[in-house]
Amino acid sequence: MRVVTIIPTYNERQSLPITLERLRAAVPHSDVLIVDDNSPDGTGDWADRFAEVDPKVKVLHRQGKEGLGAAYIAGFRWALERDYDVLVEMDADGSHQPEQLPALLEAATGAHLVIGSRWVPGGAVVNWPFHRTLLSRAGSLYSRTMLGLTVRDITAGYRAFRRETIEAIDLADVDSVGYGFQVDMTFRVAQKGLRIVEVPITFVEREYGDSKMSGNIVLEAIASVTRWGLAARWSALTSRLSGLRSPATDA
Ligand SMILES: Nc1nc2c(ncn2[C@@H]2O[C@H](COP(=O)(O)OP(=O)(O)OP(=O)(O)O)[C@@H](O)[C@H]2O)c(=O)[nH]1
Ligand SMILES: [Mg+2]
Repeated sequence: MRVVTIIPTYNERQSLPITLERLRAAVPHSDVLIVDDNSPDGTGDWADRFAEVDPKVKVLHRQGKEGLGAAYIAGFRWALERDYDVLVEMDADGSHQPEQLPALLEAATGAHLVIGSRWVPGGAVVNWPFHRTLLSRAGSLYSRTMLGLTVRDITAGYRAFRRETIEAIDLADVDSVGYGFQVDMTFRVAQKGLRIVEVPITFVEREYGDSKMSGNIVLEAIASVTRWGLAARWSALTSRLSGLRSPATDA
């Protein structure tokens, strides 16, 4: 199984070295693609120097900060041009523990999408204030209900996609930025009828650097989920109505 772990970075100069070292030790067979959006703190330059001495590590430089979703899509395209079987998403900030990646990869042998989940039995979050837990759980509950999904942790960003799963999705059509990107991808995979499995993880809040998530990103996600949910209901309703209007031909 050829694996590439994609790590988007924006100003992660303190966290990336620790994450990368842990990842290379925990899953040495995985290639690593760092997708840096021209971080002002020099994360991209540091990554280049690391890549010079470690042939398993590659760096994709983008011109400026365009959001997590755009960085992942660029990473997916890069990976699809090469012969990887599994594409992993991992944050640079230490929240996604590289030591738990083998469990995700094992599950990926029997699923199209594996989600490292905080909100299934055995999952946990370390060092989160109550309001973050509430926001995340409420966000997942709202998305699950609106979109008719069974996934418990829809906004989770620690994931393993089988190549076929990404190939089945029209990446040009995905334009969500933050949490919305993860929900968007989950919904698209589910709509294709592909198999999604959640594996419990322990998510650890970042120790260094600043979060890039903002109120705007949360609002974007809520608005998108509402739009997708209503659109799905509308199309289900209109197809049911047109079924009622046209008499069955095989009765
Ligand atoms: N290339 C790129 N990476 C980004 C961008 N925004 C966020 N990231 C990276 O995406 C990962 C997740 O971003 P975070 O800011 O940690 O978001 P989060 O984990 O939801 O929020 P916290 O829990 O507060 O850390 C980190 O590795 C970031 O460096 C971006 O615009 N471009
Ligand atoms: Mg984070």
